[in-house]
Amino acid sequence: MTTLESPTAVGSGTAATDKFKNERVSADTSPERLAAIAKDALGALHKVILDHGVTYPEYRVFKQWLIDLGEGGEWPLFLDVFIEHAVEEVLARSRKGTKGSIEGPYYIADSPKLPSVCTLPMRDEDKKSTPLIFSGQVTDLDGNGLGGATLELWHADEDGYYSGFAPHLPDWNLRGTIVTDDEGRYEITTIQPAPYQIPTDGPTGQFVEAQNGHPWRPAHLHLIVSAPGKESVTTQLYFSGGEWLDSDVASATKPELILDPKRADDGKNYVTYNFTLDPA
Ligand code: MBD
Ligand code: FE
Repeated sequence: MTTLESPTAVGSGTAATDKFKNERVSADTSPERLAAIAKDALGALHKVILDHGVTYPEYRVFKQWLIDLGEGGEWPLFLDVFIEHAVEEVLARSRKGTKGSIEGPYYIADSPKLPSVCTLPMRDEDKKSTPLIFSGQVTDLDGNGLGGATLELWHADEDGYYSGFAPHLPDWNLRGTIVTDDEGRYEITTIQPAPYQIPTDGPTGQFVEAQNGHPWRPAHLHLIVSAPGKESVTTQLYFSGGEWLDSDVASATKPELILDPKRADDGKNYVTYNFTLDPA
């Protein structure tokens, strides 16, 4: 670790909120379905209040905490850490291909296009970390290679920072959109990411502490794999033996998503992982 300070909750939270506000969001939820979900969501909260005998002072502290969460720009962080995994679980019910995982707050669309054999953009400092050579193939459910598929890849550096959300990093550092070759293959050179600590100095950090939890996610790579006529998969890959694998604060690990890179004589880590896409 360097002596850099951790990203503050307000800094990374505001950046994540600003990015999300620029996304167009919509859902084709029927009024009946919306009414049913809203009713049950409130009912679930009422049940907690009644079951625990929540008092007026506690209610007011909760209200203040929610206001702070919003003012600190932490809604994307809080939601993606504590809620998104349940939505992903619903999506997973209807998918057969590679297991998905949560997107989290730090995806940025339209990262620079890179050829099937490539190195992610990185700083000289990043080159001091262990190189990771990640290769494989994108196929359909029958194993046919998907040429021209894309892997959008983004991950934290060795200090746990994401470009676009930490002012000291150049745009698109450790991010790229890799286009597969005619057989759907790729070989990407990057570095081993570090575990990620969610900011502890804001309302999300208070919430973690209140639950006697820890603020860590295991080291991970984020990916969105897409191909024409196929359903995209948003997922994450983790590292065998890594810290926090069994207690991810965001509950987003799956046994099928754990890589076991092998260190070669050249000092680099090598691993293969293939992606299988469902039909659209
Ligand atoms: C991350 O890097 C992340 O992946 C999630 C889900 C939440 C916070 C930070
Ligand atoms: Fe992440």
